[in-house]
Amino acid sequence: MNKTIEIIGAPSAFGQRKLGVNMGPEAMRYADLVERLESLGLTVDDKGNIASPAIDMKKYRSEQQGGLRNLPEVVEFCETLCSEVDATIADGKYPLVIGGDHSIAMGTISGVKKHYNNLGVIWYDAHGDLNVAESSPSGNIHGMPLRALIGEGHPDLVNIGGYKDKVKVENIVLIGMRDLDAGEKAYIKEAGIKTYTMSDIDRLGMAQVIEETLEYLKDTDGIHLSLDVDALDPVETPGTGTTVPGGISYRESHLALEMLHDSERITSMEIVEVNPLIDIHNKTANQAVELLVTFFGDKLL
Ligand code: EXY
Ligand code: MN
Ligand code: MN
Ligand code: MN
Repeated sequence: MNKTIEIIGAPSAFGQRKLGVNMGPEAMRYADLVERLESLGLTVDDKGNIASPAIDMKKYRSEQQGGLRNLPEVVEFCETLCSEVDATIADGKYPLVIGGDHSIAMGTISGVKKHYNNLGVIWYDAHGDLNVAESSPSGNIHGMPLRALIGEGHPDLVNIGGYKDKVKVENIVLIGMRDLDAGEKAYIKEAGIKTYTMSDIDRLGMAQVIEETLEYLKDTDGIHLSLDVDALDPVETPGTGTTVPGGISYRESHLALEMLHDSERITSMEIVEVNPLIDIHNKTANQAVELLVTFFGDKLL
């Protein structure tokens, strides 16, 4: 990595309703993220956290029946993040976005996409995050970002960054799927999105999944990795708000990130859904940092 890594903290808790995920960036900094990356000989520039709308606690804790929970706050947050990521890439730096809930991906990828013609996306997650308001069981926008990035859903989400249709369905690979809603399953089949469920990972092994993913995305001119820590198994990785049993092991994730580093194909990255208020002694944030230093070149031997 000959580029400066620019860390952008994206402390959003607006895409869901469990407070604490907005402390994800601090939890990862507290787990020595900057120092560990610098110990690899990398140049790291921590931009701090982007400005976030205030949390109106009464509203945040309310039931907010139906609809899109905290829509104005999510849109404002993602517009700011989009601008920051856009500027980072324009400055020739490598954007590492640390979240925050997964709704931030609409900001990150809207900023990244401005610099690519045919961007690939690896969505490493237990969930597809492919809902629209009508198909969402929760109204939580962190379950919708990938669909909005494809160009479908509420216009305020679809048009973040002032444009739409950022990611083509044929340039997406889902890895770690094990909790898809009925509407998401139907959409994935209809759109033909390349998907590796946990069963596929068990059958093929992570090495083959990553090899196939890189081959599948060979015609893209950049690949964004959107890593949701709830892709990992909650027994090993408990500090996240939407856990699903039977996840990817830490070791499989370590191998995946070593392989992605060695491919030199991943042009931007975000890690999301670390929630230190749910965690045990900052364990998940520490794992996140270990995975990040592995992604940026740390080797076992
Ligand atoms: N599919 C469920 C929903 O839309 O509410 C759960 C989404 C969880 C999203 C987390 C970020 O990955
Ligand atoms: Mn997610
Ligand atoms: Mn998830
Ligand atoms: Mn490692």
